[in-house]
Amino acid sequence: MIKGYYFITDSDLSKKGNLSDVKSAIEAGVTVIQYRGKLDDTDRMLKEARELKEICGGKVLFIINDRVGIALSVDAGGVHLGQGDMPYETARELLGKDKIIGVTVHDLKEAVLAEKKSADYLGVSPVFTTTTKDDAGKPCGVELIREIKKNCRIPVTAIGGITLDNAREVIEAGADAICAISAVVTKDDVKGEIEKFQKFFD
Ligand code: TZP
Ligand code: MG
Repeated sequence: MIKGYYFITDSDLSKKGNLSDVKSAIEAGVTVIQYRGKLDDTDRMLKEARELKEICGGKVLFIINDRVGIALSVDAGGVHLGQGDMPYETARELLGKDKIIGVTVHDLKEAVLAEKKSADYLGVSPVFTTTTKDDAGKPCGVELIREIKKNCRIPVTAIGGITLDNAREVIEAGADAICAISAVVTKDDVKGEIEKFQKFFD
C-alpha cells in the first residue's frame, strides 16, 4: 500500500481545499491519503477527518498525521508519527495491531529503531529544503534513502522539497513512495500533477 505517490493534505497551501484535493488524488489512483490537519480546533479537525475518510471509502488507506485520538475516533487506517509525537509503543497500544503506523526519521539510527519497534513504514524527511514545514530540519539528501534501504526492509516514503525535477533521483535512491505537497496542491490541476509524479513509478 505504501507505494507510488503518497498524498498529504495542506489546507494552507491548497488552492481548492482538502476535500477537493483528496477527491482529485483518489481520481488519480492514489492508494494512501494522509490528513495533516492545520487546525487547533479538534472539533473541526474531527469533522474534516470524518468527511475525508468517507471520501476514501474502504479501499484507500486513510492516515492521520500525529493525532492518535482523531485516528481512533474516525477509525482511520492508521497514523503517521514524528519523532516528537506520541511514542510508537503508546500509539500501537491504543490503535491495536492492525492499524498502520508510519514514523518520520531523519537518520539511519532512527530508521533502524523504528523498524525494530515494528513501524509499518518510514517517512524519510526532509530530503531537500522545504518551506512547507517550518521545523522540518536539515535536508538529508537522497544518500540517506539509499543507506536506509540497505539496512531496513519496511517501505520508505520520501518527503520534503520533492518536485518533478528531482523525483527521479529520489526513486532511483530506493524510495518506495514519494510525497510532494506544494508541488501538487498549489496547482490548478491536482489530479494532473499527481499523475505526472505517478509516471515515475511506471
Ligand atoms: N514533513 C516533512 S517535510 C514536509 C512534511 C509534512 C513538508 C513537505 O512539503 P513539500 O511542499 O512537498 O516540500
Ligand atoms: Mg507530527
